[in-house]
Amino acid sequence: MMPIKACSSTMMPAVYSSCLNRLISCNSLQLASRIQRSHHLLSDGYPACFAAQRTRLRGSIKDVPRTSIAKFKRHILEQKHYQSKLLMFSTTSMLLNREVPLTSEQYPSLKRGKFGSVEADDVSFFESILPGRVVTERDELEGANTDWLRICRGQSKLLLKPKTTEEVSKILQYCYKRSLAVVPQGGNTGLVGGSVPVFDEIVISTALMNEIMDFNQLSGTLTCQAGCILENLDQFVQNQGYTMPLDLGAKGSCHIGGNVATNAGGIRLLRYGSLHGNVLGVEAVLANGEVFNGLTTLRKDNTGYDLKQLFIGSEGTLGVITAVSLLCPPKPQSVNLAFLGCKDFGAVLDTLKFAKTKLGEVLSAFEVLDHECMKLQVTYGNHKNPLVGPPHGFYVVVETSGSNEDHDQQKMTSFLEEAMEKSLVEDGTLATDSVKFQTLWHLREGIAESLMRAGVVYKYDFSFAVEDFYDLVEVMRTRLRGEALLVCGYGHVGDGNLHLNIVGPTLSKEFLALIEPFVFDWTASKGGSVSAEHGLGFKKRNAMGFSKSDKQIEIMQEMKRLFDPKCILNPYKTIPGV
Ligand code: FAD
Ligand code: 2HG
Ligand code: ZN
Repeated sequence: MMPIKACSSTMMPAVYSSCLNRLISCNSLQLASRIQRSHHLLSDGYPACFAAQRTRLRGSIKDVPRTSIAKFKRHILEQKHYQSKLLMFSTTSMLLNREVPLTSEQYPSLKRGKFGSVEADDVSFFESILPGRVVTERDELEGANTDWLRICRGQSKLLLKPKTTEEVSKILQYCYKRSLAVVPQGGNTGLVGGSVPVFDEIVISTALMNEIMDFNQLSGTLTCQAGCILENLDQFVQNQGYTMPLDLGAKGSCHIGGNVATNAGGIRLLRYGSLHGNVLGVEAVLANGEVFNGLTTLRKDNTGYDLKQLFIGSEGTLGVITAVSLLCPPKPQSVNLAFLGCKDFGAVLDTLKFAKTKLGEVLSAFEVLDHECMKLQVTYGNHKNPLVGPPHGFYVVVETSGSNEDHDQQKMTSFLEEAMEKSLVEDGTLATDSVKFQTLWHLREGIAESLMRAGVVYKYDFSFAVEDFYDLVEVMRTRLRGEALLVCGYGHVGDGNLHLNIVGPTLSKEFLALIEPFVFDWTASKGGSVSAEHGLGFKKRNAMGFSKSDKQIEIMQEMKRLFDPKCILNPYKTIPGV
């Protein structure tokens, strides 16, 4: 990979965009987004991402009793850290650039639906309504055909980039008449193979639908097009004194339409709840091109069924979401972040209970990673363990967000002191100021990226009663001893949402058979969900029955047929048997 070098402002755009594309193609979302955000700061031969990072991190950490702060401070302030991180991507990119087998070849028994095939006349029609925004070049199509995990690869020959709802409507009207299948695509950060074609479906990208349409200062309601990048929206509303109700590791690339289509969870769900509560309105184009206009910003509206809810989590199977309105909570005035080490999972649960009691209304995130995740981050994420001394069994990230700095800090400090006195926590480090905690947060949020550098990732996203959260990780570690390169567990423990990740040496049906259906059966036996937040997409759709009854699946199939009688919207995804 080309190293990012000092560059003058005149040559900046080309270098910037080439670096950015490479980082995005290497899956380094956070680093790419950091550079994207700060490229305007590039100056005097010093890469903006380093300069901005250095400034942001300075003075962000304060001591708490028994912490390893000095070492940690040195670690996060060193810009070298980011340089070596960039270098790491050159080795990694070899791993990440491996050929992804075609999905149709991996699943030879899956037959293409009876859809039309794209002809020259179709391309001409799309050119007439989207001049210059019809992509048929191989290179750009390759990105749109391949999923983030580099496991699914379709063979689409056409990528369309509408800018308006009307254009999406014209596209779908035409596709419906011609029975051409389509895949709606946002940032293509989905983790279940839902955002890429299986065969030759046309990709409808929301990349150019990125306008903020309205923001109400009084109510905090934001209305925007579906292709706005989550992180850009967060920056926009932060400037208005608000914050987005969701936050996730892919924020620098994922689109708000994709977030709504997947009902994305993330690290703020514990505090602000799911998108089913925070989305106030949805505009979507239906399979036949008709526009569903539900773009209200009303808090209360009980006039019949709440139809917009159907699009939240529908993963592109019921319509193409073109715009949304959301309720943004006020931006917290004070944010505290603690990174803690716990001996075992029992201690994590006790700490969670204690955090709920002691931190109450200001608790905004409670995330966990196990010791295998920490080892992974040290080896592949170029992190250092912020807690020196003997390793811990588990690491916990606790965040508070509130409105009174003294009060919130005092709460956090006394929570930590008491947690240590009670031996719930073995060691800890505390940082304050919401903007400045990226390193600690990246240790948690960057795990998905680091896993990609360790081998082929078999990814699972379960929810359980919180006391059962970690059991399956141990079960799988025993089951796959000598077979897997790594079995690790982390996630949104405050929401009972476990991310079980198994790294294998290759993409192999035999290896997969050691994992599935065992993990789904196990989850069903605990009354858990086989997809807590990532959705079902292509890879998990046949597992729906482990979490839903036959009757529930039948109703979903009927709804799919009602909305999309020809099944042209994201076929082979989410709903089994249609
Ligand atoms: P895409 O990946 O492009 O699409 C996802 C699905 O939505 C597809 O089925 C697609 O067809 C459909 N879709 C996209 N746009 C539209 C539209 N406008 N209309 C209709 N359908 C559409 N997810 C979480 O829930 N929580 C997390 O904490 C989290 N962290 C992540 C961290 C990393 C590093 C990565 C890579 C992913 C993470 N994800 C997480 C998964 C992913 O980012 C989310 O699912 C995200 O919401 C997808 O948004 P996207 O714009 O990339 O959608
Ligand atoms: C997260 O919470 C994402 O970091 C990704 O949902 C989870 O990689 C995963 O399994
Ligand atoms: Zn998650």
